[in-house]
Amino acid sequence: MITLDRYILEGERAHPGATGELSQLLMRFGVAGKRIARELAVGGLTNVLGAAGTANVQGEQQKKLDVLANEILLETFDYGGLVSIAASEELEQPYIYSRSAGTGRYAILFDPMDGSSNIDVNGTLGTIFSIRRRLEGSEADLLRPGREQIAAGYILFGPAVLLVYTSGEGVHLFTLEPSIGEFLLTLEAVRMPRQGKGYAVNEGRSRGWTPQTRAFVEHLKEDDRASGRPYSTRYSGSLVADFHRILLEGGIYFYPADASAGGKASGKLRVLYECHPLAFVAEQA
Ligand code: AFP
Repeated sequence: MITLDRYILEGERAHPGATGELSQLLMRFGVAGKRIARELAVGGLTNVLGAAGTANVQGEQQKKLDVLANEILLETFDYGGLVSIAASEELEQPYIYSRSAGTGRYAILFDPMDGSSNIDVNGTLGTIFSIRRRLEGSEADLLRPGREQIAAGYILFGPAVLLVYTSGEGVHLFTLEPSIGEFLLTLEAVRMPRQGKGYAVNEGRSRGWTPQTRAFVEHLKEDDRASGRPYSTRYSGSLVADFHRILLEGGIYFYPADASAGGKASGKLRVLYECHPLAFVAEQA
């Protein structure tokens, strides 16, 4: 039985110069994941489902669990002096950890509750995270290129709670064993198949796509055994859930530019909280 902590600590030994701080940081995401999982499991009983009555900086209505998951994550890193600054999809401004602002070696970014439209229907949800070095100790550290990430991953809240991460040496998958409250190693060095059979996109918004994007989707639906078409649609409303399927089975996720009324002219996904971390995982797999 290899727990997340054991796996991370043993991995650290392969790097004699390591301070152990990145290990602690990754393990804390595990703790935050367990706390969020607990809130989701009893959400319908503890009156934390539904809208919070506030909007985030993207103008989206926040759910109570968006706010709660955000608070849990912020609090998780508020001790131990590891993190100097955090950015969250649910916060308008970066969060400065006053006690470790000048000393914490890391800057972190997260989407606390990805796929929040699934909250009230007991659908799959996720938390996405990205870890970077603190360089200047300012907001600029959060806006660096994705290739400077030192670790990234996600926690998936589905029938099982999974934690998937990379620190640049492959992608590793852990499953929460609820009776002992530990994430256990389930798949090491996950490889994403080169090709899949499914595509994930909100096709209800296709009228706002470019003709090229529409043509691409039509191409996926054509019959051509040699190239594995037609593809099946698999779209859950949670990028983490769709990405995870693709990690294991291959396939395509895309959120194209949408020029229709109420659509997102540059696509919906947020580069810092969603694209960078998942791109790092995809590249490593
Ligand atoms: P939230 O993080 O605000 O819940 O957004 C989820 C998301 O970015 C991604 O996880 C989904 O695939 C996508 O939005 C769903 O958007 P549509 O509802 O427009 O399809």
